[in-house]
Amino acid sequence: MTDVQFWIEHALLPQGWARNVRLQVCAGRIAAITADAARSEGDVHLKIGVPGLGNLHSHAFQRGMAGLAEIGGASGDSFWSWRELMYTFLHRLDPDSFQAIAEQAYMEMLEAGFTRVGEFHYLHHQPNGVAYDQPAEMSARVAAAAQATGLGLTLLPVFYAHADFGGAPPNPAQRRLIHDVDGFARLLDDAGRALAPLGDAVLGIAPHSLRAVTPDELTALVPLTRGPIHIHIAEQTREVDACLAWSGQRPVQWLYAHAEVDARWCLVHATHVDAGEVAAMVASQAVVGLCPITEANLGDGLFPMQAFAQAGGRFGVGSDSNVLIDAAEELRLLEYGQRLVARGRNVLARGEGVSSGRWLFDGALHGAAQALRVQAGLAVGASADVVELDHAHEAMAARGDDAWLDSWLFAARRGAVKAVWRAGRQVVSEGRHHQRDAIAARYAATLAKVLGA
Ligand code: NGQ
Ligand code: ZN
Repeated sequence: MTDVQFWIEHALLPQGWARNVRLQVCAGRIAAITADAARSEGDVHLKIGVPGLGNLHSHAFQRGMAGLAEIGGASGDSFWSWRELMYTFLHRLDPDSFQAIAEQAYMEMLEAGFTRVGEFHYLHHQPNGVAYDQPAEMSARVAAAAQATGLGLTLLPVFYAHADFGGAPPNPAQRRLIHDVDGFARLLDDAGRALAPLGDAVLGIAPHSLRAVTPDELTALVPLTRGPIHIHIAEQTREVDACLAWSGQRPVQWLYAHAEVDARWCLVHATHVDAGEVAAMVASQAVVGLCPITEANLGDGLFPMQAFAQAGGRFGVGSDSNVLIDAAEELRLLEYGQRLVARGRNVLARGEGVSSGRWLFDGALHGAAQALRVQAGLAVGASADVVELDHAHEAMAARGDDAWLDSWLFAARRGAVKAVWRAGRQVVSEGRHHQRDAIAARYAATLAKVLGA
């Protein structure tokens, strides 16, 4: 882990923008912060430095099918038919191809300004459904991809056991995903060991959804971790209807009635929620994990973000299906979805003079850090995850402070992220990951094999 000193002309600190900031980094973590400091010899000099953003929800392997599910069908294309294609793709992957795709996805995340990912990882077994000789083989491949690219990792091994509400048996396309609770507990132990070499990885759990987990299983899973707990919930109206038919309750309503949901939880999507569910989520201090690009791509619907934000709800963003990996675009689309519905502008940032870019960035920074169980921002004790915005990018011309964030999120094409340091180590320069050529070549060769087969 790296020791380094940064001198940042304009740094976004927890209390706001500061000038001429020296960040001292010890073993990858921020050891001291001094504003209005003089520059010294050997300092790494940045013009605009902001904290790296957490990406709280990813299925890395799905990057490999990005753009291949955009063809209409006679029966009407839906989330559920996309899922069939996704399962078909998943069945072609072996540990090497899985890792090569994950490395490509993680490299792109770093280039976009994400410095840690919450990997919601469920591809556990061989294509015939039998565990690998090392049951945590695929978890170890996620860890290897994080290590190869330098991305911070919060691994969320997924428990999956059923095809639908009421404990329906899994269908054959889901056989690579399946565990019983005891087998999952063993996987979790092994996965924890696989994370050790990363130094600052975090381990949590992810009951996949209320479709995939019975009430008894959910009750048995929660005590298996003291880390974060992530779950997909209420993403599609069909899922809400099926939950109502099964239990008489809506998914989020059911969850709050049957589990102690607190600040360790991340509710991914939570798209279809009523006012009572919004109030329960806010009161619990759980993070809602919004994935605006994927939710648009899959036709999920729009989360009632305005009501949730006004009540002080906590949120972060995730790249989920990785159909497009772009931190700025996730936040832009989150805001734009709400503007289109509200027929207004700057609908989330509250208060006279509050910048939308700053509001979105700060909110997503803190929510993702909470959901990924790390300290947020450029603060003493936090990982030295620093993103340099390109002062010379046209979109940044004649601007400063929050207007840089607004211009990055709303007005810049590619190239606004100039450089990225993760745990004090530089991994992106001039917008390119240091291993870009090798990783991209391996990715292309891998896909040619996987899709050509
Ligand atoms: C997933 N993805 O696990 O990859 C899911 C689809 C499901 C999203 N929900 C599968 N975006 O929910 O059953
Ligand atoms: Zn997901």
